[in-house]
Amino acid sequence: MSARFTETLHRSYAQSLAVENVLYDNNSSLQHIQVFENKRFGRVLTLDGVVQTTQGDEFIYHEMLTHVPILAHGNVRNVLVIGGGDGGMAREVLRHKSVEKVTMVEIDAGVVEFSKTYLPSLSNCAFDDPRLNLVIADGADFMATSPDHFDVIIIDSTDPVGPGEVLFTDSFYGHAKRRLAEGGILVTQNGVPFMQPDELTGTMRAFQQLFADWGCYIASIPTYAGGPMAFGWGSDSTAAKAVDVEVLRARLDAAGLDLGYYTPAVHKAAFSLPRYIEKLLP
Ligand code: AG3
Repeated sequence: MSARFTETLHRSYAQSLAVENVLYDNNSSLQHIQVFENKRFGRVLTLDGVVQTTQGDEFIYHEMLTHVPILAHGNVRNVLVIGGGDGGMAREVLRHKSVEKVTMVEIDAGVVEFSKTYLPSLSNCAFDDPRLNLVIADGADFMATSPDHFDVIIIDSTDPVGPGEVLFTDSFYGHAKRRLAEGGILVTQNGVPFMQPDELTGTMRAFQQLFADWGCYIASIPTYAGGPMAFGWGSDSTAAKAVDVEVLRARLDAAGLDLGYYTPAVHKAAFSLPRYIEKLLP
């Protein structure tokens, strides 16, 4: 049998991917980084044994964490990405010509460097865009101390184990809220609710305390196995989530984006939650 990678994220369930070819297998100062080739998904990036992104399905995740808040807001200039060292999130944000500045705070310089070499299609030259300000720092410290305000803040985290754990705490969310400009929106990677129900409940409890408008939306990403993934949504403006589909269509047309997953109808539908997910919300 050919070599396989078996993910070590969940106790009762694991996905396994055939490994055609290992391109990178090393420890950075913070985590174990692997990149391998799989016939169905292309290059696969794993951190500490957990799939972070694949060439094949990354578009779903990155489009839904960028275009949903950006097009809902309608006038986004200044964006903060926490994590996202592979550059996929920055790439997708920078496709909006209206965006003047993206600050990306990644804790692990190792991830940025090897992604440029082994996963160039992820960042697609985003690291060379003069609008990108790359900061290698702890996202939680940055959030607590930055004086800036952002129209959209995207938390592109790992799962809440290891270096990513602080990005799921109430105090981190509190600091993030203070970094939002008026009408700003915070979106978060919140795990696969069927597999990680407590993660969503925890974040939603915090958001309920913090935001006038809070909730989550969903998308199915094949390598985040176990059903749809949830994305947290927090804002003090209720207008953004209520925006209607025609307005989204006009904004998408004006932005001139050719996308693989996002459509205005998908955007609106993503906020309709299956009952088992709704029940996880406070
Ligand atoms: N962030 C990875 C989330 C991994 C979640 N996995 C899971 N719950 N099955 C993605 C980094 C890509 N920019």
